[in-house]
Amino acid sequence: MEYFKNVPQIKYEGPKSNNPYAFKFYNPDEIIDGKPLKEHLRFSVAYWHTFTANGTDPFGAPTMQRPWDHFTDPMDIAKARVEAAFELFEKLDVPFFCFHDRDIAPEGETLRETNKNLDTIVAMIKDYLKTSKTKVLWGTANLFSNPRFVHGAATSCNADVFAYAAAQVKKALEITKELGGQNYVFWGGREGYETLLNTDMELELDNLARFLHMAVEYAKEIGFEGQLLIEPKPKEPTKHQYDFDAANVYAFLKKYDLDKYFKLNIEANHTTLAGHDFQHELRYARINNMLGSIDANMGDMLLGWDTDQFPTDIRMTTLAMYEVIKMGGFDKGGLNFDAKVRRASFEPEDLFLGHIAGMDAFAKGFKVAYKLVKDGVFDRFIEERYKSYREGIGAEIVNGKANFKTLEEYALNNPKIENKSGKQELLESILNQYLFSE
Ligand code: XUL
Ligand code: CO
Repeated sequence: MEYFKNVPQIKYEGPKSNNPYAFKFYNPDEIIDGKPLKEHLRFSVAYWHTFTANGTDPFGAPTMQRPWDHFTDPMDIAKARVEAAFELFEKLDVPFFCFHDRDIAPEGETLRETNKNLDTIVAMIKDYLKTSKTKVLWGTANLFSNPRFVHGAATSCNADVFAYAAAQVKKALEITKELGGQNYVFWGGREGYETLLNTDMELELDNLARFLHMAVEYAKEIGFEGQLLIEPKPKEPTKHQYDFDAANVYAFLKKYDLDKYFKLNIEANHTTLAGHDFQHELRYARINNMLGSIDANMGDMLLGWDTDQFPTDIRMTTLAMYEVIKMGGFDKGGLNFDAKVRRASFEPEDLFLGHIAGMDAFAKGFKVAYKLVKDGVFDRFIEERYKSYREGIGAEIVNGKANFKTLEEYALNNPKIENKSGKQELLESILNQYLFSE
């Protein structure tokens, strides 16, 4: 059965096209730096937003019209979603998708029954994967929707919940491996607290580390070779989430000797919620060799929550791809559209239009960023700006030859300090030149 009858195969038609069902900037086979664009960008569809989101918000009922709406049995809905998913993947020609265990199959009465439901759907997906060009970028476990996670999962005050979460991640690692997932993500939506008045922060953090060590051990035991990723987010749904931002997660991983096993999955909207630029978090992760993958979306600067919009801001996508190119490109990671169409964009076709918008924005961003890197635009400024560290006293500081006494002597005999302009306005206008002339 065809689920999205009104949507044709999406092809590249170029920037002059008026066809809403065509790419304007994303030409998947265009070779840049010896590699097709699709391999640079590694786009992924998020199963949850695309196939399970229904448009509910805290004030209103579902709005989405979906081609599986006529089914009532949760397993029939799950199966129809898989069929529809592979149709959408093929029509978009998208190389990857990501899923939570609970997106693909409904929970049963017991954990055993839930796992049985999962096995049925995983077998069905595995069958599709035999012939589909679309593969799994990452899998994850939903440890936040069910009320049992009210106090957290690995950081719950209730050890029975810790055990349940462990069983769930064990199974999620197994199915991610079975489906050939290239990464596995930990996002701790309920791993945090509402008030310190009832919280043993030290035990909760120790337990989170214990949980992650067990996951590392089990992944090794079953031969899962994918990359393990932690996705920082400062808040929402929890008031304070322990994986607050990249620097916070890095410090946590270092403290508990976990840094060699994990990288970060940086999500645009989470970075702004943490009070950072998207580029700041990508830069911080990159310079610490921790940048694994990206959840590609966009927030609304006037709202204080995670709006998960499709990314359409080319300045943002350019600066993000700048960091990815500087890192040497993705290894196992990619650009996962952790993005949902707006509640009022309720027609099934909007799912395609959202992805086309995002794919075009990142393709354009990639091309501009590639040119910026190739031309060494910012590198030359930065090199010049820090040149005092390549000679004289600066070189001594960098080489470890200076100390407070030698520096005092230098300062005492150096009566005139000269600073130079940082040229921010010039650099911003050069960036605009690249954005609008490329
Ligand atoms: C929530 C979020 C999640 C993770 C996976 O803000 O980003 O969807 O990406 O659990
Ligand atoms: Co995300």
